[in-house]
Amino acid sequence: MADVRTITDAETAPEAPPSPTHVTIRREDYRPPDWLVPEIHLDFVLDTESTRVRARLSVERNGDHDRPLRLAGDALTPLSVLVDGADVPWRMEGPDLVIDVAGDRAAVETEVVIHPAANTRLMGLYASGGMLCTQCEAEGFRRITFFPDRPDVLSRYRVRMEADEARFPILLTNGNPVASGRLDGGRHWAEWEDPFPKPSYLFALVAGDLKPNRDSFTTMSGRKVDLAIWVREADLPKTDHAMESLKAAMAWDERVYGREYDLDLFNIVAVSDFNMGAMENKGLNIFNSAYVLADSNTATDVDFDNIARVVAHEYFHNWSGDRVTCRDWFQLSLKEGFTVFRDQSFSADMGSAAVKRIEDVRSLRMIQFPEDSGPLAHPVRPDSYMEISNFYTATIYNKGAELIRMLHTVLGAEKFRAGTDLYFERHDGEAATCDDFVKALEDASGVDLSAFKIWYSQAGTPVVEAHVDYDAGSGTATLELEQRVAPTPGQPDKKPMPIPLRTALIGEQSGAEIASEQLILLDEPRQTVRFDGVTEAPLLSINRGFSAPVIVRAQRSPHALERLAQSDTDPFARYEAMQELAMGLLTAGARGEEVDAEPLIRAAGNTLGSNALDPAFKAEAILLPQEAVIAERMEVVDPDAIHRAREQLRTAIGRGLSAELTRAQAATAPGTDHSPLAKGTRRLRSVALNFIAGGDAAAGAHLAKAQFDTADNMTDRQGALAVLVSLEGTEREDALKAFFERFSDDPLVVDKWFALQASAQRADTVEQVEKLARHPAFTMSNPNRLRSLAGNFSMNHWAFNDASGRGYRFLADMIIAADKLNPQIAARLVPPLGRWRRFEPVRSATMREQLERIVGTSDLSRDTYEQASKSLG
Ligand code: 0A1
Ligand code: ZN
Repeated sequence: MADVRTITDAETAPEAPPSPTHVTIRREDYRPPDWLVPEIHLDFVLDTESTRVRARLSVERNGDHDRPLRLAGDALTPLSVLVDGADVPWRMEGPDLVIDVAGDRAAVETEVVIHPAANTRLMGLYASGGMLCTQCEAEGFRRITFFPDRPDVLSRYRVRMEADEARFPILLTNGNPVASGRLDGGRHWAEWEDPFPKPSYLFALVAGDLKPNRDSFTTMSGRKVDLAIWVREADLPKTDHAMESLKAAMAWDERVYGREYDLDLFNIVAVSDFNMGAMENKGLNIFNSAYVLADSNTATDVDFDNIARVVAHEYFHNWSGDRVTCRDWFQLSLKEGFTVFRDQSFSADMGSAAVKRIEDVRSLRMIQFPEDSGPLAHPVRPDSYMEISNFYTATIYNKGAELIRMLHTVLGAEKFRAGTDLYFERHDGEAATCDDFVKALEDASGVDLSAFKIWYSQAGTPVVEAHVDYDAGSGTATLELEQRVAPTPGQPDKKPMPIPLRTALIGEQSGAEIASEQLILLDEPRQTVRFDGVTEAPLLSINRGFSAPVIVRAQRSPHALERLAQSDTDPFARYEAMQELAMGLLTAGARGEEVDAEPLIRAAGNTLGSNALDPAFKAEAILLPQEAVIAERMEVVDPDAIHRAREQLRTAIGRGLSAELTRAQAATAPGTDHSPLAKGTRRLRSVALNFIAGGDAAAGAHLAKAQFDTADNMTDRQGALAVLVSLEGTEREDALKAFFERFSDDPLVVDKWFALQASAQRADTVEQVEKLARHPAFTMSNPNRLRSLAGNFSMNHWAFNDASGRGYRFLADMIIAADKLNPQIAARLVPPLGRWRRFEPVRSATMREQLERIVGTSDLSRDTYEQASKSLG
């Protein structure tokens, strides 16, 4: 690298103006990049306070134009700019560096100094627990160096890192190490090369005092890959599950998608300050420590499952994301929807597929459906954004995965696989679009999928009305189907969508499948399907396996639902019948109607008593729909009435099935056993405990305290505490105190302590949460801690929507304060306030007031401004 000016020249360099705000970026404005950067050399002189970054870009004009070279920056000040070794004129346009380059090729060198310790946004290069690490997706690379920071500019990277050896003994970046050495003054350096061209958002660097858990994996073609999970030394014993998950994911991707890993090295690093779950940087995945560290004493079964899921997700991105990346950020679901579908399938194969499907649908309904029916609704492939960080949503990820799942359902496993093979082959090393993906599936399968593309462009959850008429005389059943999609922001008129519905008929008497399952494609506003040879009164089993992400309204009687809950041949449909049965009672109860809980109690009793069902399924099936999900069904949401209705039903089940529940609660499994059966036993245990406490608070408190005290694992302990926090009495206080004292040194467990109290079903939860925000262990600068308190509280439907409006004010205070430190995290807390249209006038007005207060805050980030202003509508 040519000589450049020194750091002390900073004073003489022009000041970088602030970033532009509130500009809308549109998909239709996409234009290929003016300049390409086939190669980049980066040279870091690393330190916590100040890090010097020199970059040498080989740039190439792309196409016939005379536009200048524009390099994106974010809060960067150029200390030196050289083109082919010479000083040239350059200018700052907003945060960007603009250079008129005369020829078609040049070597452009820049130098900047950045300040990792002061980087509270955790985007770009930042400090966490004494180490240095990066986060570049989506637009963090421009906070490290000037660069055309967009996913369709792919470059080969060579990176040199230099640092103090005692404080930063480990230096990692993407690809493979090629050279290293020692320098005077206790410093050392390492140089790495990544052979695979990649977009800047996949760049990563880590420097710190880390220790590896090492292992290896031999790929299907016999290549040995060195694996390492890097953590603080004290955390090493908690990395085995992540390592096992990684190896399982590598084997699964070979077996199911024919995808082999491509570098000699695969590194994972755990950091405690991280905005999201994890990041798929090529060859160097960086993880939120919550998705790496686990042992049975500090992590729940859900944590264990999440680690396996996220490790697999990031690993799978090596193909669906890294080898084939996105052309622009509107195509985000190309990599995310597909990769979520891949990780869901992986988790299904590792445990119970039925339970996994139920869990995924539960979270889709809890998070994505409200998004799709609210002011922030957007298509899986959005048309515009202000801040792309706001689009890492349940719609892009989870509805995107449902879209891919529908394509898989329609094509069948074999043709789908032929399609993905073609996609990977055709677009390897490229930046592709969602259309490219569908085209590859079409070309490989010969099936026209064009009608399905509307799922990428049209927002909103379709509602399907379904009704069966039976004519015993002719033995025919007629299924009437009708679909509609409610308007969403910017899309007032909706078109019909292709909805694949796996459907069967179950005999009311026999409980057998009297019309075997078929795949009905509902693609008209209305459709009729006839079933012949129907020999007894049929019950409708529709959207089996949740084959389409839609809301089905099939007017089925409690009796029919009870029967289906017992005998439907599809496990998901059985679960669904239980949920529908409960939902009918809950919505009626919330409207103040008298309800008869007997059919549900009988169905839950049958489920609990079944020898054919595993405990994990039983737990899912008897769980009542969450209050937020019930709210989705109400014309005007009355949180108190919903809460009351749900509590009444919980009490009725707790009392009606006390013997069965007590038996389920008494069943234990050794804490270190993570088999599906052991996990299911524990899950059912805590679900049962919750019902028992609903039926008899004193007995529940007693049992919960005993479960808490004798627990040999975090699942039982947390399950007990989750029940205790909602009760009164000394058991609650004693358990909370004991939990905190025992685990105060473990930040991930302290997060649970905050989360449990923020989720408590109590009249004073708002006050408790306000108090917890002043607890010495609370900090806003750690995203996990902020989410554990404010995030969980905002999802606690009854407490957050407290009639006083205190919950709304608390959340707005948190958002405004967090925005100054970390806009991305602040903005992610906004959506619950956007539900104001659904509530009665007083709550509605308070929510609006709080959104207005947020929008009116001076120096608000683009992130939070976009979410709050769109939420106001
Ligand atoms: N691509 C990652 C998610 C991710 C996105 C943005 C981030 O910036 C803070 C971090 C991670 C994934 O899907 O796992
Ligand atoms: Zn992802």
